[in-house]
Amino acid sequence: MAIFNIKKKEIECKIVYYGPGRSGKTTNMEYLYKTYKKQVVGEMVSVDTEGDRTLFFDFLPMGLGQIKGFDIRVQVYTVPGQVQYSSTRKLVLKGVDGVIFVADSLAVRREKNMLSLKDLQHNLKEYGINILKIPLIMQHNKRDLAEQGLPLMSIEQMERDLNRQLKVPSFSASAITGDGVGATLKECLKLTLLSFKKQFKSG
Ligand SMILES: Nc1nc2c(ncn2[C@@H]2O[C@H](COP(=O)(O)OP(=O)(O)OP(=O)(O)O)[C@@H](O)[C@H]2O)c(=O)[nH]1
Ligand SMILES: [Mg+2]
Repeated sequence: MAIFNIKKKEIECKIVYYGPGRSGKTTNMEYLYKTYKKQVVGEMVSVDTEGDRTLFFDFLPMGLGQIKGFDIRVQVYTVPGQVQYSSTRKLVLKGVDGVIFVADSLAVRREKNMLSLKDLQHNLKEYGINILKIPLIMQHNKRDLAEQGLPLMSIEQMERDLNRQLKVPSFSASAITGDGVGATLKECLKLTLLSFKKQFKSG
């Protein structure tokens, strides 16, 4: 849940990168860390890794400017994508305000993407959150691999698999080149802040 600190004029929110193992969640965060130096307000912390596999989570604190005089502070997390870490993923999702689902464009990862999205839906439900209601962005990652002649799914195929019912904004990206990485985060933040506004109005 977002924290509104009226005294300090701060809004703090939590955005989580979710998706199957090796889809590029940590690489997205590494790109943010090295590219948006002005917005990064601390160190990127990777808690427990084995090689490039996340075993617990990655964390990056960011400050994303001001809205109506309030400083927007964002805590960005990635989950461990490997199937067996579902309970850790649930833990990392606690208090989430916005989700970026990083899907792997490699054709061989099709099933893994769909299973991970189901897992997200399930873990959100455990916190009483409907996947159709939470600010959610779809990122079709690793588009750069097409140039290496690797078999990728078409965007249409990925949208059919993952976004037919959700109908959330989606971005093509390469976490390696950085293409679409900033745009994905910006859109997620936009939806997240918009949803706070709506909650305020209805509350
Ligand atoms: N070519 C290419 N490789 C990528 C891209 N994103 C990630 N990778 C590579 O894919 C591998 C896995 O990336 P990670 O960012 O560690 O994946 P992850 O989603 O954090 O994986 P887990 O921590 O196991 O959940 C690494 O070797 C990355 O360099 C991309 O957009 N293009
Ligand atoms: Mg990782």
